[in-house]
Amino acid sequence: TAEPLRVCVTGAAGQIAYSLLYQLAKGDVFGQDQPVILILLDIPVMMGALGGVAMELQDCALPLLKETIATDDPKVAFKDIDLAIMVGAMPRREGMLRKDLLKANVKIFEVQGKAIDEVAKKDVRVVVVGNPANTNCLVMSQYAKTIPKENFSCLTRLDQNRAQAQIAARLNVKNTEVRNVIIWGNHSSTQFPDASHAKMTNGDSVTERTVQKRGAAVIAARKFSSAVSAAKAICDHVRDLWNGTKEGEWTSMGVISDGNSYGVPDNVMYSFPVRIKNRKWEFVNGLSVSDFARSKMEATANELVEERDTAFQFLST
Ligand code: NAX
Repeated sequence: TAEPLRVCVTGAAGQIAYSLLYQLAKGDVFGQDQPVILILLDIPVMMGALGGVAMELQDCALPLLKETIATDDPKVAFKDIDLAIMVGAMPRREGMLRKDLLKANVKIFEVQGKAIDEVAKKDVRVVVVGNPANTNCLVMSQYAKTIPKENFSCLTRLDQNRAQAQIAARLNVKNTEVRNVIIWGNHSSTQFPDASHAKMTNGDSVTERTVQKRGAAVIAARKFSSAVSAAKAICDHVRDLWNGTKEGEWTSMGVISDGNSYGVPDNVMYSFPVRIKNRKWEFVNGLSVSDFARSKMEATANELVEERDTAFQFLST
């Protein structure tokens, strides 16, 4: 049998991780022949709760879960890992300014970037979920100097899945009949959901507002933010990263920009359509962009540049 994959999930005592860990452990992502070791990282005050999560994983008696390690030390958590799923982040408290939230989070991702650089496998893949996801991902990649920036990506798959499901509902077709919806830019309200290249039976497009405001709608209804759908989207993202995208299909993820693609400035983690093979992504180039789309893609790029520049003011060099 295969060597176990070492997978670290941060924010492991939180609500997204509660759904995510089970799906990773039971073979939904890496397949039924791939054993896993799960390493759970959270902060010291959460160690009690995290112990409970570890107990529950054990109680599932899963054949593929070889070991569960719970820790509050990033250097223990990232030791020799193949994959890190960075869900943990400082949540926005009432009255907190965006700038203060950014400041708290970039510090966390600076520390974690340095730690992963020191102890993880050099070909580790890192998926950032905790918000502001794109900028946290950029900061982390910046501090993990010996790990290629291409190994980092951030989650916009939940937005893509939301768009896909809404188009399918409108057209009254199965979710799986809608393909190649794109999310451009930031995982924030400036993101641009783009159905103009989607494959579907008729040409109806999704209203962007419904996707951009969907997170807020879930909070209003459930009183908690998206968790099952977020965990499922993380699994979709990681599965595509590990197994590749299907022939003729692509997916959206936040990846490092090269300054040569779709007018997006260099050095931001921007959500693009990508094809994946052998755990490496490449841009889907050459898609037509309308004037309307262009202006939306620029607006979300501008926001990311501003977020990056604010973040870097808070960081040591
Ligand atoms: P929870 O508040 O339930 O869980 C977060 C967990 O992270 C907590 O257990 C907390 O103690 C832990 N944590 C905080 N700082 C940490 C650190 N330095 N190291 C390790 N763990 C740390 O939040 P949850 O609902 O699980 O959401 C987690 C994050 O995902 C949030 O930042 C949220 O905004 C973000 N999301 C991002 C999405 C995306 O598409 N990119 C969608 C879903 C979600 O909203």
